[in-house]
Amino acid sequence: MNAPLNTPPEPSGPEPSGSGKPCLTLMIAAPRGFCAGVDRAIEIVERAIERYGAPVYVRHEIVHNRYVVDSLKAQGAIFVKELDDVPDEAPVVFSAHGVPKSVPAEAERRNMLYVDATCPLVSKVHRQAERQIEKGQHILFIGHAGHPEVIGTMGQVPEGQITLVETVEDVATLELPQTDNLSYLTQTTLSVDDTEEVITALTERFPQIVGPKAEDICYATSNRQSAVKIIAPASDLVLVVGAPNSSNSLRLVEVSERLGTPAKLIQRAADIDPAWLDGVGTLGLTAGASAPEMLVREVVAKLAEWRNVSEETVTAAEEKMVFKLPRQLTE
Ligand code: 0CM
Ligand code: SF4
Repeated sequence: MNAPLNTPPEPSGPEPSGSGKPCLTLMIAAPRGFCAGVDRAIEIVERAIERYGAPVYVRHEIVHNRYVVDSLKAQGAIFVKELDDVPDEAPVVFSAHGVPKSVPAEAERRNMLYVDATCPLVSKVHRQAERQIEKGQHILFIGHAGHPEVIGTMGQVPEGQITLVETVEDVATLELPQTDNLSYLTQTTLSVDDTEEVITALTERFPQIVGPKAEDICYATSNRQSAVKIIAPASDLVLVVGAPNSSNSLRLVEVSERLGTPAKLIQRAADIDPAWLDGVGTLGLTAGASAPEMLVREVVAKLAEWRNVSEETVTAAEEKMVFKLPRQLTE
């Protein structure tokens, strides 16, 4: 397992009372941080380096976190944008967000050794897309344009048979090749509430549309949003540890703001401006699914330099999900 990436250092104890610092109640969300898909993706890169030797190429950031990427670079990973940037003879890992069908097809054409670290919950959406196309359906895919997962999922089906829907407003202006046989799917890391609104709008405009039995938003995304829904109303400010290109982390900022609590996305403790704490008695803290716990502890330690911190964990759900590694790395 990737213990060095996700093992917290010893927590620093609270400041002795009478330290002269103002008090700060820290409400820490649970679950937060790494999900099963991220754990698996990082372990895939580490095992690939062990098995094949460095360097192992990784197409796209394995997960959207600079600290994780830098740690893996130090172990021998080389991160690239496209398969074209990988020599034929080098092993390559595809990121947790998934890839269009054209990517493994190209790797096979070039006889490359590749390992697919696509999260199994993203792969499940890929299979749903294939099945919907087999049934002759036109797919409306709810997601954010340009995100690698959206590019990967839309690239599972022939061009022209899937249309991206980003917002409720998009629904009214959709122009489709046919409307008799429609289905929808979603990106895994969306806002639960926004997605419900888009699905309602789609169902109102196209009552015949069909979708998956359970929504495609993954358990980790929805649990982290549920936890923010508990801590935000009790906090004066919420800090979200995560990267600006991390969809699930950005959604946590939005959830808090929609509940009326300002929120800041930070990548590291050094991003915190101490002025943000002016007038803040209770601070909420969470982390996106790609942010290591070590970075959360770094934030707590930084806050303890300025405030007399008392920590409280608020648990919205227990998570026990573990995903198997690809067989090529375990046999
Ligand atoms: O999809 P998102 O931008 O949230 O990716 P991430 O790397 O931040 O989180 C884990 C995942 C996936 C798929
Ligand atoms: Fe998988 Fe969800 Fe984690 Fe993405 S956020 S890697 S879909 S479990």
